[in-house]
Amino acid sequence: MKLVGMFDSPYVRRVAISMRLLDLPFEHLNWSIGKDQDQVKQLNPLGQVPILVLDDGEVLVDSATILDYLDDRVGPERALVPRSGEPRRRVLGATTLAAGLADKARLQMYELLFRPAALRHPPLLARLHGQLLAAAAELEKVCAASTTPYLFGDRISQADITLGCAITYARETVKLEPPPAIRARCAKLGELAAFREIYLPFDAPVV
Ligand SMILES: N[C@@H](CCC(=O)N[C@@H](CS)C(=O)NCC(=O)O)C(=O)O
Repeated sequence: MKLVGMFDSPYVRRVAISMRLLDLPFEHLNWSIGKDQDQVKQLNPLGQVPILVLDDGEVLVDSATILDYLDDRVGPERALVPRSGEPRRRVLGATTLAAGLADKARLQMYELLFRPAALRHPPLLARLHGQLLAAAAELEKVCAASTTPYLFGDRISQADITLGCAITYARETVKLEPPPAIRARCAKLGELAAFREIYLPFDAPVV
C-alpha cells in the first residue's frame, strides 16, 4: 500500500501510526499539499491528504475512511476501535473530539497562511480558538478520568492515537498549551516505537 501525505499533518500521522501498530507495511509518498497539489488532486479531487492507495490500485481518501478500512482489514480482535456498544461509542466519541480539535487548529492555520492580513476576520479566529480550547478542556476531563494505561483500557485505541496526533499539531501550529492530564498521556505515547518512528509527540524523551 502507498500512503500519501506528509507527517506534519495530524491526519496523515494518525493513519501512519495506526498502520505501524497494526503491522501493515506501506510505502510513504511524502507529497506536499502545496507544491504537489496537482499530483494530490489526481488521486483525490478534494486535494487533501491522507490518501491510501491499495495494492490493487483502489484509492481511499480521508483519514476516518482509511482508518475504518484498516480496522476492517485486520478484523475486530485487532481493530483500534472496539466492535460495538459502549466501548465503541466511548472510543469514537473521544476520537471525534480530538480530530475536531485538529480541524479547529487547521482552520486557524489556513486563515493565517492563506488570507492576506488585511482581510482577516479576528472574530472568526477567536471563535475557532475558543472551540479548540473547549474541545481540549473536554479531552482533559476524559484523560483525567482514565485510570488505565491507555484512555479506555489496557490496549491502545484510536482515541489515544488521534489525541496524540491532534494535540501535537495544535501545539505546533496554534501554540496550544496542553493541560496536565493530556500532557501526561502524550508523554506516555512518546514511549511507543510507532510514535517515535512516525512523529514524536512533545515531551517525549529523545533517545
Ligand atoms: N477530514 C480530512 C482532513 C484532511 C486535511 O484537511 N488534510 C490537510 C493536511 S493537514 C490537507 O490536505 N489540506 C489541503 C487542503 O485542504 O487544501 C481527514 O481526516 O483526512
